Amino acid sequence: TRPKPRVGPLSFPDGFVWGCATASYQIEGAVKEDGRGETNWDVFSHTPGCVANGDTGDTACDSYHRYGEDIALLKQLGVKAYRLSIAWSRIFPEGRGTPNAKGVDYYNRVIDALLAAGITPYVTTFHWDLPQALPGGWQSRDTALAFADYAGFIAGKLSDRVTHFITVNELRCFTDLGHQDGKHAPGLRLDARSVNQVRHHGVLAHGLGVQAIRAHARSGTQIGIADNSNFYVPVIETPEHIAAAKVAVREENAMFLTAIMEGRYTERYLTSIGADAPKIASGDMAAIGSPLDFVALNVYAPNYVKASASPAGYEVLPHLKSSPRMASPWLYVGPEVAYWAVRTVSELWKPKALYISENGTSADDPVVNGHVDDADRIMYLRNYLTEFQRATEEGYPLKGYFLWSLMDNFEWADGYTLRFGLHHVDFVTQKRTPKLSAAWYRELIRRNTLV
Ligand code: PNW
Repeated sequence: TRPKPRVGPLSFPDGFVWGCATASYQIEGAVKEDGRGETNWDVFSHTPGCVANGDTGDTACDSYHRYGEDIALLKQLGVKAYRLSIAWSRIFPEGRGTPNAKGVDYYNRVIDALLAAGITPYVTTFHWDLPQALPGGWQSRDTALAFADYAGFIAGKLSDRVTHFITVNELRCFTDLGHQDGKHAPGLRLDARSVNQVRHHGVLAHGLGVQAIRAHARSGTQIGIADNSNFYVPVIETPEHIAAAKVAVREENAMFLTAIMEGRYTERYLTSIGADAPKIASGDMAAIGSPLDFVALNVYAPNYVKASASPAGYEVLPHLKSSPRMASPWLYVGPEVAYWAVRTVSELWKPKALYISENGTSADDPVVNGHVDDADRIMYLRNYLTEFQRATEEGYPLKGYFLWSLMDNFEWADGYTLRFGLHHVDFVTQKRTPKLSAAWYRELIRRNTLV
């Protein structure tokens, strides 16, 4: 069945949740304040050669002190929701043990200020800043157990006011980028078996986290995950290529989202890793497959796929030298991925609700006479949002969209060299300046229609 041709204004459903996203280590700074414990990213960013320019998150956007100002920016945008993450090591400086009341107080203040501004907090319990004191980090199964204890604790503290919890952010990034490619903390290049074990601990942490949050939160609390699965666009929109894209989403994410949605690893994945399979304890897969209230997707670069006669049934097409990109080398532009991410995940697993937990772009942001006219970012957002709108129009259960990011911040291994914000941050003075894209986003939210 072909979708109806689109005519008229590109409107979003009533009540669509418009938001912005950030993460603790990328914005907070204040890394030694109020009893915060050291994290893997503190160690990594202070290791020479790991982050561009030797940049660190020591100060970042200083949001630990300036959160009131940042919430005022959210209010000016007119967003209904804000996705923030909690720094585990502010709550448990050693990763486990005695909670640090000052850390809890900080997030209480932020959440109360958001609610007072009429903004709904969506809380991510892990966005990559892992307490350094946990022996072995994600190579150790105990880290997954410690995560669940912490997530349950924080749900107990916050769920009187926080209705939406996201367990972990982007499994592939904190497992593979950190332990296989060495590009993120802890900067390791492990063998395949060890990487598969780290991946297993990642999905296990998520699953045990869901159970712990469920056990400690008020009833009715919505629990989900934010994952940047590899998403696939059928290179031609015909039934055979569409089918190939669905198989590709399922198999290429077999160790992550597929395991979570199905509570098992696919046969093809287990066959492909053979003797490098992780140790799986009894009960792990059931925990990993714990039912979710929503699935949230971080959607950036596209992958194109075509049907093929190979045993897999699909072939992933390589990016080409001519493929358009934004400022981050990995950020290929392919707006159709926005539609296909929502559609393929919906058709494969029928989630009750979907959110886009991140979408946005790095871009050159020249400051001219105090203005940042970021036409590239507006172009990118308009194109991706046109495709998300198509998904809502066709009835897929997309409930909201969080733009990455509220403001320029510590962009991991790229330090402060790449900017993703709707607000420009001067990292010397900490002055925030709305870019033209902020005005564009405000207008979209006001009309609930693409402009
Ligand atoms: C996401 N890739 O990271 C993260 O969730 C954010 O913290 C980050 O700032 C944002 O996207 C922009 O990078 C990604 O290589 C990092 O495909 C790398 C990739 C994707 C997402």
